[in-house]
Amino acid sequence: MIRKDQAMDIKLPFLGDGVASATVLCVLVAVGDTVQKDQTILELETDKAVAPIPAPAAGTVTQILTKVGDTVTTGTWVLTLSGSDAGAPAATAAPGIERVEPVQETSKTGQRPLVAPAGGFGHYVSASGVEAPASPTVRRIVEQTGLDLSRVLGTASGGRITLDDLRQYVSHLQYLAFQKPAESGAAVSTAQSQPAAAPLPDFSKWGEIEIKPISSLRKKIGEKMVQNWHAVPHVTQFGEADITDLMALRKQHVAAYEKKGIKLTVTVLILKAVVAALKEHPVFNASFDDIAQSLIYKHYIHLGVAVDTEAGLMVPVIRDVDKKSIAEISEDLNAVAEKARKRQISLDDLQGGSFTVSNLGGLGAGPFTPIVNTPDTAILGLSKGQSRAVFQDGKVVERIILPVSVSYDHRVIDGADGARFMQTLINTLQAFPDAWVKG
Ligand code: CAO
Repeated sequence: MIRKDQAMDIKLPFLGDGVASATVLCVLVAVGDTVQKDQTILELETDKAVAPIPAPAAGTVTQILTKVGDTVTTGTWVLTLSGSDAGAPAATAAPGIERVEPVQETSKTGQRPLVAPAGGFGHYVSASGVEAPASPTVRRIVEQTGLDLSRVLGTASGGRITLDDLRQYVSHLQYLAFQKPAESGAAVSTAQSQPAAAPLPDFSKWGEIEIKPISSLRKKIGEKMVQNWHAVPHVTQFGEADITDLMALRKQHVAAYEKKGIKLTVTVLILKAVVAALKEHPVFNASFDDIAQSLIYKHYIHLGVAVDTEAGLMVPVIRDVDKKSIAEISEDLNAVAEKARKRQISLDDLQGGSFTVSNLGGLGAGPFTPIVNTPDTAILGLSKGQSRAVFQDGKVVERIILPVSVSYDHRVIDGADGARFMQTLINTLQAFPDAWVKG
């Protein structure tokens, strides 16, 4: 709560691992509004999720420093509340937002902490041709250090650049310089290595056209795909599993599960088999740290599952799948898929996956090459399992065949590892233990 005589500057906290920025989707308050603690004041669209931002305290909105469409980062000052409650100190913060200086991280050099970028950055554009207003002290520092004043956005009246604006600008540069590649480096190097997009021809010369802007979620998906595609040397290996017996097992148990309100889909059974393969081949559940040149093996299995939503692809995470029964995995999958489709998924639900599964089989898809979802080292693609005539023991028999594909980071996984992983997965699917379904 804020004391009556105090104002609270609301700044965004750490947005999450690998989430470098977010887009303001909705500003749900106006100047003069009274808000309650935990009331949603903003909605941010981050990497694949819409994250509601709650008010850390009750108060009256006196300033709003952001608008729909703004790109914000950890530390961005978004609004100011003045006190309407008495008592507790202003620094009391709710989860998700806090009144503190921008979040600090330790730099790789172990020297100074890195200060995440705060608000107020931009490019000063002079309409009159006159330089940005700034005090003599600011001008002297800029002259001595060779900084470009036109890149600093002044926050004082008339856009005047204060010493604090300059300090924040330098922190921002430092932060960008020392960020981990997952946060900015890969994106930067991708941007550098990518040729600028060529201007498109005027398609309307050849017929009627319609131009629709893409959503910020679509933009984020695109950025992440480009980053993944450029950062990882991909190999995709294809295989086929005979799931005839697995489908029979499913049929045998589907009604019993249904009675418990659980939909026993093939995806859930496959997730269980994936766990067995990951346990036997832990590099597929690891992350490669390119900077430290090391592999991070995780002693947990959190599976990201690609979910097709109206807004686009989302990858919510089911935690500790190795410790869960099929019924529990099914409940979790349904819960996160539904939340993703209703866009009620939290950032937390989208983070911390250690391996990803993308099942396009329910949509009738044939074999495809999934893109590794960094920082994972591998991803499994599932296509449609269907009946096929198979030559077996000198006879042609009808079997249900599931095409599977595994894409992996060839820097740390060799083709032979890929073949072994695929074989374990296929063997598990083909000799699926009854006990797993009964249990
Ligand atoms: N082969 C054959 N049948 C399959 C199958 C497969 N690979 N995968 C699912 N099915 C079946 C299911 O068993 C279910 O059968 P019934 O109707 O007989 O019960 C039916 O298809 C529909 O399944 P579902 O999609 O409702 O549920 P699910 O648990 O199998 O899948 C989920 C959940 C979230 C994976 C899925 O709904 C989805 O969103 N898939 C798309 C993923 C995607 O977009 N990937 C691309 C990422 S890259 O752009």
